[in-house]
Amino acid sequence: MHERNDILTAAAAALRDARSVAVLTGAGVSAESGLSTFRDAQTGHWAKYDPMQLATPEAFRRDPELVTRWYDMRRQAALAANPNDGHRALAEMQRTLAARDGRFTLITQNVDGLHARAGSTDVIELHGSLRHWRCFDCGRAGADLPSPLTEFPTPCDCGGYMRPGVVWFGESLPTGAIDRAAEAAASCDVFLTVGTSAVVYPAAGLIHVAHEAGARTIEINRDATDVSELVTWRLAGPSGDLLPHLMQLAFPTD
Ligand code: BJW
Ligand code: ZN
Repeated sequence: MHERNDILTAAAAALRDARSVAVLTGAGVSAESGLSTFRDAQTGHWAKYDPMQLATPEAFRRDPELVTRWYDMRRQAALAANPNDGHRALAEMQRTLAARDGRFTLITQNVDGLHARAGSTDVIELHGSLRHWRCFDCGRAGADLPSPLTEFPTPCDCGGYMRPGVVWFGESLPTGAIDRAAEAAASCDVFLTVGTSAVVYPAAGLIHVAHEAGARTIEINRDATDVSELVTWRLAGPSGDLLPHLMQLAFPTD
């Protein structure tokens, strides 16, 4: 059994030596910004609904009002939230790698936009975004929609309804997003997975792609996950603490 500090030191050394780093984040990275994770219990009125049953095209067809209200509530929560130290450490990692002519790819399953607001650039948003809505039927972009919405569901001129620009179960990921992510996973020296339960595919498959291609893998998560046994180093705890700590060890600034 290694001590946590030995694991942190080893993971930081791998990061420091890496020429190419890929990172996959999930809802846990935004937990310390006050946003509910996907599989943890929801709060208040929404506690009685199962997110797995709301994040589907079938749910939207069956009850467009309910699904529209849930996503608009989450959009408002994301807009009101602020990036935390974990988001900021990943933005700093990107700048540090860039200054050393290294390669860095940030892949997120999150739809909250907090990585970009923390200063990360070229973020691959595998599951889309809560910010961009479009018509479920004709695809018209909803750039003119009020925030918060005023009609639930919000009609489109074509007779259909507006939906959030996220990827629901059974839907394809945005064109090119998974290909870019898979290429980064297959060619990195270090793959870091943060705050994801690693149960949703094809996103979770990226960890296996990196592992099979010979990358060293680091997991930061509050709890054990489906990939905890697979990774080279597992760091148990909140990402808002562990990511800045890892950065400071890998690239000391004082
Ligand atoms: C902390 C923390 C702190 C807390 N610090 N950590 C292969 C095998 C099996 C199934 C499939 C497969 N391929 C496809 C499928 C089907 C399906 C799938 O994966 N199903 C599984 C459930 C089995 N996949 C799809 O349908 C995908 N599409 C697809 O494959 O298209 C091709 C195709 C089409 C048609 C037919 C066949 C193939 C699309 C998946 C889209 C997922 N979309 C969602 C909703 C987005 C919008 C929304 O947010 O509402 O994305 S589902 C939901 O899960 C959301 C998340 O991005 C995603 C992942 O969740 P995440 O981020 O991991 O969150 P949690 O809550 O699960 O975990 C949080 C973690 O944080 C926990 O581990 C905590 O411990 C930790 N944590 N606080 C650090 N402070
Ligand atoms: Zn329309």
